[in-house]
Amino acid sequence: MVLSSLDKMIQLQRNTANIRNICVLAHVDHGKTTLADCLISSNGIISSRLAGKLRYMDSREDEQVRGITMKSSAISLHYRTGNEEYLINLIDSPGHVDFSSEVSTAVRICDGCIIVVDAVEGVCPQTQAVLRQAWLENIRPVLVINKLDRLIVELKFTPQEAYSHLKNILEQINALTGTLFTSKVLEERAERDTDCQVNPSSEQGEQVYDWSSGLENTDDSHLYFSPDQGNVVFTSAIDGWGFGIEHFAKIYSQKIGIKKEVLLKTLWGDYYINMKAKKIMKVDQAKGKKPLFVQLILENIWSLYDAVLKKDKEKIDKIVTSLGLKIGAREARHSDPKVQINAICSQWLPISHAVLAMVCQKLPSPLDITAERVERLMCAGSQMFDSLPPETQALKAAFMNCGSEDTAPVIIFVSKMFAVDAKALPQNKPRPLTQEEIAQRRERARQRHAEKLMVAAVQVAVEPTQDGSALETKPKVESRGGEQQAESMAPKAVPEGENKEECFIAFARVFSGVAQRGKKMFVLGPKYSPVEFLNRVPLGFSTPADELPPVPHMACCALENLYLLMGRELEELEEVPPGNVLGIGGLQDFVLKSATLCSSPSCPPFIPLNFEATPIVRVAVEPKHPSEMPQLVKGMKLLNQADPCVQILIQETGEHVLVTAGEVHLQRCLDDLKERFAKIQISVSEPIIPFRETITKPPKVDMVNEEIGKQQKVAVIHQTKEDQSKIPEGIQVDPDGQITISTPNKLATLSVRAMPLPEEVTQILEENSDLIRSIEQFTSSLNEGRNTQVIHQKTQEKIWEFKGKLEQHLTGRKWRNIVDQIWSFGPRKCGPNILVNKSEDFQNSVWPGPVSKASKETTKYRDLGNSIVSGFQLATLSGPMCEEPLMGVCFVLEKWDLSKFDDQGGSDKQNQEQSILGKEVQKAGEKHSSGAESQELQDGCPERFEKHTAQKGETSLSDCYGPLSGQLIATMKEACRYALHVKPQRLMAAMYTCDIMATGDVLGRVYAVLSKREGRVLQEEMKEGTDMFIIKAVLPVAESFGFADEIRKRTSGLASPQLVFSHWEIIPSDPFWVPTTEEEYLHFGEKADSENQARKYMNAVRKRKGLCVEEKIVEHAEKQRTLSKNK
Ligand SMILES: Nc1nc2c(ncn2[C@@H]2O[C@H](COP(=O)(O)OP(=O)(O)OP(=O)(O)O)[C@@H](O)[C@H]2O)c(=O)[nH]1
Ligand SMILES: [Mg+2]
Repeated sequence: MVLSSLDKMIQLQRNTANIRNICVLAHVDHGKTTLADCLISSNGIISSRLAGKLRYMDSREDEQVRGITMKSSAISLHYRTGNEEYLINLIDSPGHVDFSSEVSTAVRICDGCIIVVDAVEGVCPQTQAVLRQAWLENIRPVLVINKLDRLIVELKFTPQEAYSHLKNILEQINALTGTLFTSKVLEERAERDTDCQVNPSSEQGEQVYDWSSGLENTDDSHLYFSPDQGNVVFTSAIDGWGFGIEHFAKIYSQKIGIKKEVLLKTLWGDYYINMKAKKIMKVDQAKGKKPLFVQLILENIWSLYDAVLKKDKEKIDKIVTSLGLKIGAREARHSDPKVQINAICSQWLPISHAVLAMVCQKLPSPLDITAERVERLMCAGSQMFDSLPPETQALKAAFMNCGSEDTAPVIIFVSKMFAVDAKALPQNKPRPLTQEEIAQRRERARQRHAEKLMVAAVQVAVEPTQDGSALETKPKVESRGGEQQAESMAPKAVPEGENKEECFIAFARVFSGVAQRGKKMFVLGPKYSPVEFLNRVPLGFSTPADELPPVPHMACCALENLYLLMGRELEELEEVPPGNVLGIGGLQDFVLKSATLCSSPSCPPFIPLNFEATPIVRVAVEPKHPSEMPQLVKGMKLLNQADPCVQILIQETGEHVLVTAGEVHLQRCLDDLKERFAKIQISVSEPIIPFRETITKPPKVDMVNEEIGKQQKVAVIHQTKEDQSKIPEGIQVDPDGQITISTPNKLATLSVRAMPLPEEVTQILEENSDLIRSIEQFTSSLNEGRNTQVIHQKTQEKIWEFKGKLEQHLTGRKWRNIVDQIWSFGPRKCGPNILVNKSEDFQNSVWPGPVSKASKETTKYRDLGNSIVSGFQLATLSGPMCEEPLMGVCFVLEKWDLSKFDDQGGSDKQNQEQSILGKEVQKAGEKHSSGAESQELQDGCPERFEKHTAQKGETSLSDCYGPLSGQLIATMKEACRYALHVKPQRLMAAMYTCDIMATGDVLGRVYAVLSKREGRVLQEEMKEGTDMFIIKAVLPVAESFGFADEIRKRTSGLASPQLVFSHWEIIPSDPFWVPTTEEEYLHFGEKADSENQARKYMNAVRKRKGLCVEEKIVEHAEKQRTLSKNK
């Protein structure tokens, strides 16, 4: 056991080749923190007896109470093997889905990871998720199969059964790796192929598609987990033991006299040993031979457990002596067998050695960073490495060198900000004095004492007590007084007034250069572009200086404090060499959640972190006492900074809203807000559940499954139905749902129709929202005549591919040519709804292509067209049912009649000009146009504007409605809403996928809870070799609150679900449905709202938003009373 000093750590930090930055990843409760405890105890930071019980990395109180990790935190460990010394920067991460964003922050700053799998539960949903994250981040994994003791004690497997079970787990996880690998190879191959097509010089003859060739040629053996590759260890973290087969290969090669290399290849797998011949052969099942792994390894462990559990003292002693171990008397006598097992096994097969040796051998050092990873980190969005400026491309070498020389640029990535109590900072903490300091102080005290004695001797009057106290207290007081040389050690005064009780530390890694205290750095936001900097700032600037002209998304700051992260503790450092994980203080005003820091401005910001979970659970919060609002606002800001994934919003209604990843995350955020950041009492609203609005095809059968149209309509037709479909006068509705509506001044008329998009199309739109955004940006800049952006070839290809996919799914007469006529996507110009322009007067589409000729006519239509698009954007942002965004709707603008507007002649033309005046002025500012008109606009626009206004009041009555562009926006929005009204409207609910693992006996109860909450089981599978079932279900987010708790309670904690947002699903029931036929009337009664889930949801949202709700509270009161009496 080594308790390493800070000096040792500093020394180790300099040897980059022997640094390993690793994180521990797994499904929830598979034993990450327990494993971390074991590794930490090997450094003497915690006692080995407490390892597994303390869960040292879970430093928050709620983590300890709930027993789950909620944040990722780092600790630096020292490991020595042979002559080599290593520095392991270990990051423990949470396994609960709600905190998967914390996993993302961890993997970004690591080079490798330990994937932990519970030997009983095997591969679970989060195991898949974390493995995918590791792949996406390009970091190398090793595998720890943990909780082997459960196979012995709980499942009571024989060694042979355990071996088959372990083999099975390995197969599962390798199958997963295989899928990830194949998809990656295919993707790369596809990219290479497009490169070939782009490059005309490539050989024409090799254009034949062969999907398998890429796979066959690529060597993937090193990717898979296999004990003989040395990247798998078997452990029981709770009992403190673990082994890789190398350990046994070494022992048995000496014992049996078979070469270690041979044993390494055969200890895992179906091989057996012929002891007499000293030969290893393939297992012959018929003869009942056991594999080597069972015979030489598992059986020994099993017999040890057996002896201890049966308290067979004699056998225990025998084993202990044969292994040459020494067990303390206390442990040997202990009545708890677990203590004995731990004492024996942790000596025999120390887990920390097994795991850390594997980490050092198999995981890369910071020097081994691959070119592929560097390029990926540097290319955010749809950027390509080749298209970066040469100065930026040159930085790749710095990443790869990871050098510490003075010339190396300093590049640091901050993956999250975490809050610590200011009192816990090393500079604010009293710390033990070093020997030197004690000597200095003693010397000073002695001098003072001597002076005092002299004074006392002069004054004669001696006070005996003062002498003694002066010796102890005075020097301390003096030193705190702030003598020059003591400044760096004395605690810094915490500025008062500000909320300085919480300090933010950046969780970061140095990728290149040496991070020095006080060094000035550029802080680059995610939208920063080095190109812009290089354009604006003259060459020759290489170090951050305050006089630089302002560049968007960039700031300058100094590295105030540097820390070594030691779990719950921080140690102050003067500098941090490249390749290390570190904490940085003093960045809270510069970095919100994550950022790139660099000493060179040509560095691009790192690609944003890849978050798996979508924040979906929202609540509104307010202070209990309204006067405490400022504290709440401040607290929410701090919370936002301290959590990588929480979002805070202030809605138009003035509500302060928290958006979190799930219930557990929400609870943690609220606790933090109450206890740390705002320190006030707050009231929390019911969760705000998001919905989407859509339309569907008219149903073929009614609610009693009768074909529609065949039934007699009942005489009593419900009032509400009528009300809902009521369309005001002046709006024309065609039988096929086309709405024709005029602007208030009657000069323009629009005809709009709404159609439901096929499900696949909505999905494609959702998946490609980023691409859609760039298409829209590009097209609008093109239309406005600013052709500043150049679409990269690859992006262009992606756009055509996307368009092709849409065409593939939008077939049939109804959709003919529709894809070409797409004008916009909405809401926010990237949503899953489409606006199609079928108007013959003006053709415009969103697809990049040659700009249509800019005749005067088209310019007019184009400018007014912007209003139409805005109207569409507004309509899709909030639908008519409950003002929630729309999804999967296609609006077709069939006609667009401006003839009356044209007839109005001069004044209205001017009117129109005027409406776009603002825009033109803006444009003229941006681009100096040579036209005389724009000249005039620039020079005298205010006067002209006044003149027009005066004219307007006199000439035209229609002008009292305001500019036509504004009217068009409102009219288009109305038209879209009515077009929806005449179609069958539906609500869409957000759905979670839910994975539950449960034993057979509680399965019924799980199903009961699921069906009560409108859940739907998709799949049920039995886990091989266990009595566990894995249930995959979907569940509406609206019904999920308290679901996890209910499941846990109903199954006495045997099953716990993992909920992840998956998709939007149409709620089949019509929220406006009322009985119209006799059968329906008989079946559902007049009110018929008891079972209408959609209506319930809709009304709840409307109530929350303060919209009117048509709901009769008590109807037929006397009838209800009779009913209950009859019961
Ligand atoms: N039987 C057995 N139990 C273990 C072992 N390792 C951990 N556990 C138990 O498993 C539970 C979860 O352990 P943790 O270490 O907190 O798991 P974790 O992976 O850190 O969990 P999260 O951080 O919440 O994802 C605890 O009750 C541990 O005591 C093991 O080797 N054997
Ligand atoms: Mg944990």
